[in-house]
Amino acid sequence: MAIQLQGLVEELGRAGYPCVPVKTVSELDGKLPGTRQECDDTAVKVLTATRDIVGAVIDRDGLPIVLGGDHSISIGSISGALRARAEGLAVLWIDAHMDLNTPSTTPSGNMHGMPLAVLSGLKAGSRSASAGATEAWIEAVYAVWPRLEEIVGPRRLRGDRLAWVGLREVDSGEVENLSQLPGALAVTMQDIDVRRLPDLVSDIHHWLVASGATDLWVSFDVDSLDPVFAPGTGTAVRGGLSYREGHLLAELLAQRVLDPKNPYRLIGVDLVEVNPLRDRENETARMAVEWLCSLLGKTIMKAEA
Ligand SMILES: [Mn+2]
Repeated sequence: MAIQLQGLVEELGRAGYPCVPVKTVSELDGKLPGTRQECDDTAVKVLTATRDIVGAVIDRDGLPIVLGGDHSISIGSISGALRARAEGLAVLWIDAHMDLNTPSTTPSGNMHGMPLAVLSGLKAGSRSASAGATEAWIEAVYAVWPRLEEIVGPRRLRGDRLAWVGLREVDSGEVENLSQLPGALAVTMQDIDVRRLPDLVSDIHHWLVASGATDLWVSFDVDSLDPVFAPGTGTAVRGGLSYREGHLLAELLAQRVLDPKNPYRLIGVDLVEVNPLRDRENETARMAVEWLCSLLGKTIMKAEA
């Protein structure tokens, strides 16, 4: 809602993308959950609905834009894209975190740290004590994991079709999990410092072409940006993308995906982890809207349609 209040629908319309708001989470499941069990039940319902809506929008040649909220929403959105475009789907995960934990590696027990693990078919693993999570929390994670696997279904994301940009807080278990995904491409903040974004986006492009990708899902976590520019998020980490780097990344990606000769196109976008309760004068929600407009082709010198 915070993102929509910053004029998302109006700005997309001005950029040439007439936009139909589909559903809010409370419309998908009216009740506010209390216990972990209720939260997980709500999550499973909302993720299943998100998967089906995203699949239907892609089938109608629409461009689904999924707003969050918790990054676990991508379990639903990308499952929908996998159902519609499994053969050629690639995912670009722009985030400070890998979100590649399984129940056996998660330090927190939070579902928002696991979407890429379940989407790429990693196994839950055997039960072990986790430093940061309580026993009950870990038990809940093992209980919900098979339900998440069921949402994703038999089609899984390929390792050589998965890239990250902006990483700076990665758990050791996630590094181990990454070794199960040969061909995946992880671009850290250090890579960005040393090699700069134009070269790195060019690398990502050639990697996508080499993998035979035809469709690109972009999952943008606002915590990829430095908390100076995006304070309104749950797990802020210092040392992120600047405001201009964030936009440059979107603009460089737009140059590729909007080129009709490009072999892969943009199939959908997540815009997630905006937390208005932590925001400062809605600047993070505003940034999310501006970022999406850049990804969809808004440039400094282009006249409005
Ligand atoms: Mn994330």
